[in-house]
Amino acid sequence: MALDETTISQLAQRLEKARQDRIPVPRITDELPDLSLADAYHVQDALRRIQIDGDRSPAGLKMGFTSRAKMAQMKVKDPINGYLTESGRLPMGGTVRRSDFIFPRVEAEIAVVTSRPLRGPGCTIALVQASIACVLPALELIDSRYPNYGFDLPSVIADNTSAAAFMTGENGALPAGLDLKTLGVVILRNGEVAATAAGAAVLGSPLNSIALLANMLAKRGREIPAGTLVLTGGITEAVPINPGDHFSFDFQYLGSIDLHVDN
Ligand code: OOG
Ligand code: MG
Repeated sequence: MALDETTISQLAQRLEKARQDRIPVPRITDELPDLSLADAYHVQDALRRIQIDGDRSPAGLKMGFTSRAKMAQMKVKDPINGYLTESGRLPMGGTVRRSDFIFPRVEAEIAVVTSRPLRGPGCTIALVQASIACVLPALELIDSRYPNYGFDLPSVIADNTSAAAFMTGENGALPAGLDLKTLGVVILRNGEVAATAAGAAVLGSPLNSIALLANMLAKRGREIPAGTLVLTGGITEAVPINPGDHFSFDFQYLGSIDLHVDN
């Protein structure tokens, strides 16, 4: 049964309070085991409205669970989408405080800025390819507002796909005709390799993630507007962060982005 507006808004308020207070709240599906994916996206929309009416302006869109590594790590098997806010944007080489989050983890992502609107259904890799303004190296810092980072698909969709912060690097010069499938990425934590992968880990190609996003949004009557920053999803599994950590995300051709972690 579809949820009423009051319940949707209460669930969103609860998640926003959890984020602000950094105190996890029970998984929504503990209380509402039949929460549908459609209603989970309604809760995410309500959360977005609360945050945008507050101090958080929109910064782009994100896909999640687009790589096998992420799906296996979180025991889910379907891609999801959420939104980014400007208040979560980290400057290149910036520092985050561990204490600003609940269970922070970082993941390497390939990001794209679109040059034209992308609309499903039927959006294809070829259409995405023709609609890219630039490709950027990125990291996403994810955090769950649920106890012990435990969730299922509807709960994590409602919680804006664990979005917390992100960083993008500079627009690197990619060799003409480069296929993003073969773009290599290495995550170094305190100088040691923590994870490695290539673009193909993301649904065969990060461009496929964007096509899927357009097709998923079409089901809700939406599109990816021109000029949208899209994070295509973690390429490797997410890595927990601890005070004192120094991360370097090294992208073939695109350069490195660094993150420091404070107390
Ligand atoms: C959900 C967010 C997934 C990604 O890149 O796969 C995501 C989570 O793992 O908490 O952002
Ligand atoms: Mg992500």
